[in-house]
Amino acid sequence: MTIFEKIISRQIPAKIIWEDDDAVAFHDVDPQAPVHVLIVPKRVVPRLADATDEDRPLLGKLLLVARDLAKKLELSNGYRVVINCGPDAGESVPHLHVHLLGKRALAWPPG
Ligand code: DGP
Repeated sequence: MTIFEKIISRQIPAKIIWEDDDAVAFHDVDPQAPVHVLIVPKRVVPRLADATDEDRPLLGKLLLVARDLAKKLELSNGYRVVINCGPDAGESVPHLHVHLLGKRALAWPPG
């Protein structure tokens, strides 16, 4: 069971800010920006590389949830949406998730 499955099943606490039948969003425990939210599908897809064509609606939904939460969290000056996939990207939890970061200027290119 991934740490995110434990959050989804309420076995461990998290600051959940949004949830529906398909996904949940909560504040990252190690925020890299004043706003750092993770949007996590309830069905486990380990990482983007493992997604299938069946996951197309789910993947689209995760981005639209990021859009909606950015509005709700008043990220009116911009925000970044990140998916880390695999070791070179620094993926640390093998349960697909979208990072939503904002409320500060973010450098580019990323480290
Ligand atoms: P990634 O490196 O893309 O796999 O991002 C995993 C993120 O998950 C990382 O930013 C820290 C966050 N994280 C790990 N464990 C927990 C936890 O128990 N609670 C919360 N809220 N976030 C966690």
